[in-house]
Amino acid sequence: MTKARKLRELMARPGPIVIIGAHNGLSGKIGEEAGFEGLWASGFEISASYAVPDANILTMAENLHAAQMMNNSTSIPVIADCDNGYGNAINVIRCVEEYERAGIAAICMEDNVFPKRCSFYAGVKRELSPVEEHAGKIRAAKATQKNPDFMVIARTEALIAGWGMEEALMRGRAYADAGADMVLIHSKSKDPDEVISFARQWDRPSTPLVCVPTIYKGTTVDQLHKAGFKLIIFANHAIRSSIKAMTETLTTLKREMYTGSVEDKVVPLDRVYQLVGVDKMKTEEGAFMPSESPGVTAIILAAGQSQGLLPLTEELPKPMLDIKGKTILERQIDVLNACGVKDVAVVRGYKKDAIKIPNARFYDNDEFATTNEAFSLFRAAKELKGPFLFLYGDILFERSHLEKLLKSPADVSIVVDRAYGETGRPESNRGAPDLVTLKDAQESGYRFLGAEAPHQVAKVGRTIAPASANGEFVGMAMFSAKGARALTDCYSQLSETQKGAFHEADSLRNASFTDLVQELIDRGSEVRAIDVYKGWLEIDTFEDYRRAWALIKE
Ligand code: SPV
Ligand code: MG
Repeated sequence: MTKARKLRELMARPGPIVIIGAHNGLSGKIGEEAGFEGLWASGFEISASYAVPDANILTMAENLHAAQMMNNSTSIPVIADCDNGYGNAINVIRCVEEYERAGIAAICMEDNVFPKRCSFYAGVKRELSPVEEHAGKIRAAKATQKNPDFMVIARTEALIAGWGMEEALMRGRAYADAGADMVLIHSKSKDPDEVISFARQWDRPSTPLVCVPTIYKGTTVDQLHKAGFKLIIFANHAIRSSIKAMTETLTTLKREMYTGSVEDKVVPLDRVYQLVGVDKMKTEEGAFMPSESPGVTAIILAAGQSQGLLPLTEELPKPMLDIKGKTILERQIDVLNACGVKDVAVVRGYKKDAIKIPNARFYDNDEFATTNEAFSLFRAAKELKGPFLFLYGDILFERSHLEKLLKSPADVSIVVDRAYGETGRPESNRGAPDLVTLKDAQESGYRFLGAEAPHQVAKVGRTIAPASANGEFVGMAMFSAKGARALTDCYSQLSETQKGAFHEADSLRNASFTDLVQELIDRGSEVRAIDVYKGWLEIDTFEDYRRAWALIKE
């Protein structure tokens, strides 16, 4: 349906139509969001947005461009204020052609001479064009329009110019008789008596009346409608409110000299993203652009409090520990980004305010002291709706491990260090490692070779006897969309039904990530082991931390 048709339908409906002034796509969009049924492409607002007077300073093309912006950003009809039609009847013809072509529903033309002066500017020279001339412009406009639904509103400035009620009525009638679809009677009186008197004497009932209650601001839409007005225009409140807001914010900023000083005066960035359609853009990027990213979200667990590194972790969570100028978390994100994973979510808990990284989404486990990894992971439940990578926040790993994991076609994959047992990792005061047994492991003692067929995980956890283990879980896992669904279904069911001990934990709240993986295996999910051979480090103790400093090159 064309916007012109939409406007016709609004006109046919009983009751008043209230439209809101705008000056660009954004103000138009906010006007639609606020619930207005149409927009007024206000010459006053558009001129002000260029910081020039409303006096035919802007060209038709500039005004049209602004009207187009608001038309394109909204689904409601736009009525364009075309001043005096930008010249004589010949100019009007081009004006109608261009506005109609742009999808504008209606135009409004006033009987000011060219160049016009805003109706409210005091002490400026004001002149009206002869009534025959303006009636001729209305006829020209009506003769030019192609779509019969397109509307032409004729406006008289007779009351503004001080030419009196009789002149105003005479002009209104002449314009209605020339074919105007509506007549706008403008007034700068502080009370509505003038326009109400005009409406009372109006004798062209098939030509509805329009008014702009800017100066008679105490009068309600209801009163104006009862007095006989069909279309009411709130003409300039978008730009006036933005001037007030901008002035307050910018003067405060200049005085305070830090951006936090105006947080309460500005919308969050997300509100801007929503208005400009960033989500839509993301969807379109996914649909139409070759993907550089593997399309997974990385979820990093950084909620826990570590005992092994006190007092280093007195003020900092472990992932924020610095190793040669970069934190563990930054190093993880560098590797993720290098592999094309740009979408990162971090679950915080202990000392959450110390976790600062750009371009990540944050989730909080404020119960970190009495819960464990499974609980933390599901604080980011929103992120578990598609394929995701899971990472402990305290591990460093080679890029090749991540690349290997990202290539896994399995629904659930965990990275397993098959060098476990061979190399004798420093065991002093570190917690029991997460060990893994495989379903189809080779004979123990047989040196692992990367090219063999993939293994399925049989068991994962801390209580596996070291002698029977085939490897160590590195703290990296990946779930396909299907794997993610199996995990979230499993967890939501457990949250309802699970009482008491859960695998190696005394409760679901205290369950580790490996307890969840074991549960998936027990329920029949296949969990693939992605074999690696060393090339990673968990920072759990001072020895680990020192080793990291020694191993990492500047
Ligand atoms: C406008 O908004 O540009 C108008 C209405 O024409 S008024 O400013 O009241 O004249
Ligand atoms: Mg105007």
